[in-house]
Amino acid sequence: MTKAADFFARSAPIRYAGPDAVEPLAFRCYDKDRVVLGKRMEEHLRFAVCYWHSLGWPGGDPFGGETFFRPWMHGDDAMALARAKADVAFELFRLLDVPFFCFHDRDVAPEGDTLAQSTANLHAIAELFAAKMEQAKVRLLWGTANLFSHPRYMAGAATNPDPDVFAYACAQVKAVLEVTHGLGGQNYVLWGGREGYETLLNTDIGRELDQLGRFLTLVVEHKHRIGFSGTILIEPKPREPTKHQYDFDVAAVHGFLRRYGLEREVKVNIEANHATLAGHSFEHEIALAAALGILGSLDINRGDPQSGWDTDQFPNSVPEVALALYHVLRAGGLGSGGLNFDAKIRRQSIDPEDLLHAHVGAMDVCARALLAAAAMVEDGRLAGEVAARYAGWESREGRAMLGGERSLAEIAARVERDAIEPRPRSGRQEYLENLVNRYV
Ligand code: XLS
Ligand code: NI
Ligand code: NI
Repeated sequence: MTKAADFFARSAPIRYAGPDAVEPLAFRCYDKDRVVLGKRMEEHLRFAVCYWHSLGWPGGDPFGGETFFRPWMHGDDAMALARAKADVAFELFRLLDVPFFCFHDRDVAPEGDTLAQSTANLHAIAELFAAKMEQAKVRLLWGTANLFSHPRYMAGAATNPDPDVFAYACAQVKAVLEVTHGLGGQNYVLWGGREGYETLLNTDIGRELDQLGRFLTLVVEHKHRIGFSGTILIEPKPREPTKHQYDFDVAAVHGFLRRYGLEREVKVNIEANHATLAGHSFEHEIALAAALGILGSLDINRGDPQSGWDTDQFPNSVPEVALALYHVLRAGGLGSGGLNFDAKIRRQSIDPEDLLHAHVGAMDVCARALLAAAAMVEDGRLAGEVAARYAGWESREGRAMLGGERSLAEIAARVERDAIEPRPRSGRQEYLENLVNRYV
């Protein structure tokens, strides 16, 4: 296999060159040290490269196989290939100058014949990562366990009818959580792709939810036992691969967390394309999570408006990302979270350089969106309009009703006594849409 340094056919990291840059591979807006609302762009955006799509995906689709033929995907020695892949991964991080990356256990190290062997493989690669991270100053945004690819998980991991599969998933998550902790990971993600069902004819929903609740509780307990201070995140998605998934959307996850007493322990990792699959906008999911106190991190990508599945494309719409980031800023930022590019290049994008164009373009889109969102926050008119719309609730009676100091009968008596007749007011949607368009 060729040396990692040769894969991308360039060695200079991609630099900020301003809006008039002529070279195709340059940042035109993302200037990591530029201060926006008191913080550097890099600290606001906390970009992460995702290992599975950028290094692990061979370019297949349901109608045809591999198109990329990456050198680290072919050979007999699986561990040697994993090391070669890691070399290219860190070369990609260096060229993009990103602060973070994310991985599943099985993206970075091959599965062995036994769980012990798989875990040993993972530890060997983690050691390599630790050395590379030290040198490159790249950090781990989150780690996660792949509990969906292997046939043992075809009927779910925690929600499997077979308790041995539940146990196996526990063992796998324990290993990845500990590796994530060892690498200084800032979060740990659980995406339940197969935690759902294909047909109700063979499924006991109540029992499966209890299994999932128990599983999550065990993970949270272990996090505290090992002293992992990162955030545990659930990533909602309504369907795909299963027909129905229990972590459908932010609202469903919040209800689930409340039911199992985990709402102070677990937050959400919201993915744009999962929000749209659930029939929501990305900003809806972000604003709701913020309102419920469980906003954790973002998987930043986009779907295709004409395809009803998870196409996982790189984000390219400034207005859409600006509204998402506006709600992130309003919520006070993402804390330990960040923007993970859970996005893949298209099947025909077979040149290594396509990976660079994808990330550079998306980082610039996010940077432009950040500037627009920051301007919206600074201007304050949008928030002012919302505050004015609810101002009546600041009145004495408004507060008393909301504070539980009035019974239904008392409220009714006041309406009759004062002959209250509410006056309809405009929602001013078009004015607000025009206001937003001034910034994007
Ligand atoms: C798949 C999910 C997955 C998670 C991590 O749709 O987005 O990639 O982010 O398991
Ligand atoms: Ni996805
Ligand atoms: Ni994701």
